[in-house]
Amino acid sequence: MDSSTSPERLETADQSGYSASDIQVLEGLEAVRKRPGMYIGSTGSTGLHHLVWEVVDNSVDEAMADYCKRIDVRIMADGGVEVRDDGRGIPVDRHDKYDDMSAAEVVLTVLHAGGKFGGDGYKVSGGLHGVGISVVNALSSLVEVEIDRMGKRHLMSFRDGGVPDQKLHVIGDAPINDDGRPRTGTTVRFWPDPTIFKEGTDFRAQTLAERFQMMAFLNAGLEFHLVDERDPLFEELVHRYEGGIRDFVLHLNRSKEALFEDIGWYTESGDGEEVEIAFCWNTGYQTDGIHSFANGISTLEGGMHEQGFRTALTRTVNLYARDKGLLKEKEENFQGEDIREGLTAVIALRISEPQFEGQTKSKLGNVSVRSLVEKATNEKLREWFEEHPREARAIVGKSTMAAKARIAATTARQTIRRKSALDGAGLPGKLADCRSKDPAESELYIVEGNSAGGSAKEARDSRTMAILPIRGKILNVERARPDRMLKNTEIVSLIQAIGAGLGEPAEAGEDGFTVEKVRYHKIILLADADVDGSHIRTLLLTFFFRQMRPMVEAGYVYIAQPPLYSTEVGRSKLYLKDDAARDAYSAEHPNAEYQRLKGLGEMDADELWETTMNPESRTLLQVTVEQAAIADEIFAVLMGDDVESRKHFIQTNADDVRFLDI
Ligand code: 0RA
Repeated sequence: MDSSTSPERLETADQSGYSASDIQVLEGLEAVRKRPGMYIGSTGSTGLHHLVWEVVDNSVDEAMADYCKRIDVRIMADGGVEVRDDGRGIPVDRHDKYDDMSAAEVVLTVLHAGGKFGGDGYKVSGGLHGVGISVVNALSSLVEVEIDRMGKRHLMSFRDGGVPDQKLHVIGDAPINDDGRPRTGTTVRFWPDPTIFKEGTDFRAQTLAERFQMMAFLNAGLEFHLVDERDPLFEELVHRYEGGIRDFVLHLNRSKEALFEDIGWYTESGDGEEVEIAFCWNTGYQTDGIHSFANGISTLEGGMHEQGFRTALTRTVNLYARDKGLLKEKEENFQGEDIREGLTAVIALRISEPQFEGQTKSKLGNVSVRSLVEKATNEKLREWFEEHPREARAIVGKSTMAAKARIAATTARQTIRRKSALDGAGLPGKLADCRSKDPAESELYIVEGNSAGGSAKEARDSRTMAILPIRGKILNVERARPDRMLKNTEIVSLIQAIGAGLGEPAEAGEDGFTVEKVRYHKIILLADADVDGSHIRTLLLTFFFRQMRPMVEAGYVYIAQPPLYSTEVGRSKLYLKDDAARDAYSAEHPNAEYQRLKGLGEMDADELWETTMNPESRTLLQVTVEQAAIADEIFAVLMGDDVESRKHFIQTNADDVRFLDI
């Protein structure tokens, strides 16, 4: 399978006169080629993009050490990627441990060499992907490194997973900067090895752009440029934020109505750790607006930094409200969720030895961080409240309203639960459940409209497929408080059918959402392929994203794809999935005159089964949440109040609304 198994490669290396350390090095890189997953997670698209993160992280490290101001990334016309920075340049002198190699060669070929050698190294460096550029070398068919340093431009290259091609040599003088001094910096160009990345080596510009924007927010003042030479219409993207995470908060909040204009901000450092926090409130009802990072990596599962912040936030707002007489003696304290309603906050932590834990290694485990953040928030948030009394009162006022709504929602939930108990199994009346009780094989079809629901019921395999018809438009949960949401009968049916509660992930004894209780591991949205259908899909996805997020993250949510066209072939009908399928068919049958299907209702049960439901022939799109922060933004823009940003977003992302209008 692997075209470059070790014996042959080493032999070749030997014959061409490589030294002892060359061979040692190739053995190290060979290990990466044998088990790429261990180093970059996968050899699919995610792993492929990891290569870029790895190279860029090194440049960002150089920026964090205050030597680099700008990073230029170019997807080249032939599919390779170039990352260029204006840092110090990788050292080019002999390395003291490997006396026959330059330091630059060591960085490119020795696992984990990165910036860690040479004494002081970096205090903080890209944690999760901190495997080193040598991994990129091991997994590329060609790597070229250009280093401007000490007045000269140097070049070296590697082929076939790290085999030295051109040793480091001077190719000319380094260009002269505006300040009259010779330029310094590193340029890495790499072409991923297609024999490793079997699913393809196509980089997605949007993925790179999103990440660079995030990195620009997290590194105030650092400028990112992105160019995609494969696409003649691609306009160079530039991201640079002087305000850093304050600008991040503004950006996340831009489609929402601010509760007040000021962005709060504070920072604190301890032993080998440094935290920076920015926050503001909007008039919305979401309680999941805290976005945390450790060394530039998004900690989606939270961890000690988030815990410290939440605890101290709750304490500080309650203390302030009591001290100022805004909470009366006989009134109960606010709960954390009351205070977090409408909060947008970014927590950025830098730490010398991050411990990443959890299912997706995105939970920060360092215990010392909790007390650092807690102490900083207790002191500095209180200070900010004292300096901003108008804002502080607005926050307390909002928390008061949220607490009232929470109590109303609890009452509503209890009513639902009591009703469920009366209804027997607690399942909604219009659910046609499946016979299987094994969630792993059970599927719930959520079907728009009663008539399509009827066909689906007739068509289904009743052993594994349950059908829940949904009537008309469900409530837009982006604009409704939880208590109103629970008065909506369609939403209540959904909650009961899925059977796992709703809201924040439930902790022991509390009510909330428990992904383990989800009764179906495939929740399939079946709606028409028209505007109304896409609206109802978006509403359902918003609801799942906001209220049952772990279920989306677990990959349980799918979108069914009923065909868009049909055509007569002799006596029978042929269904065509989309425009592409129709065009392909037209090419072979130029005279076929097509019918655009108006709705699911036009198909009878057999047709619905064959085209859309039969596991043998259907295509389902799995809904993924790639990046919670970005997804959050998209939902807020698409489902929130701000019509202008919604229009703008739809116009600029017309063919890339990934998990909505697919
Ligand atoms: C090792 C040591 C030093 C810098 C670097 C590596 C370095 C690596 C990369 C990779 C991409 N861009 C980079 N920039 C720098 C320290 C150099 C010194 O002490 O002058």
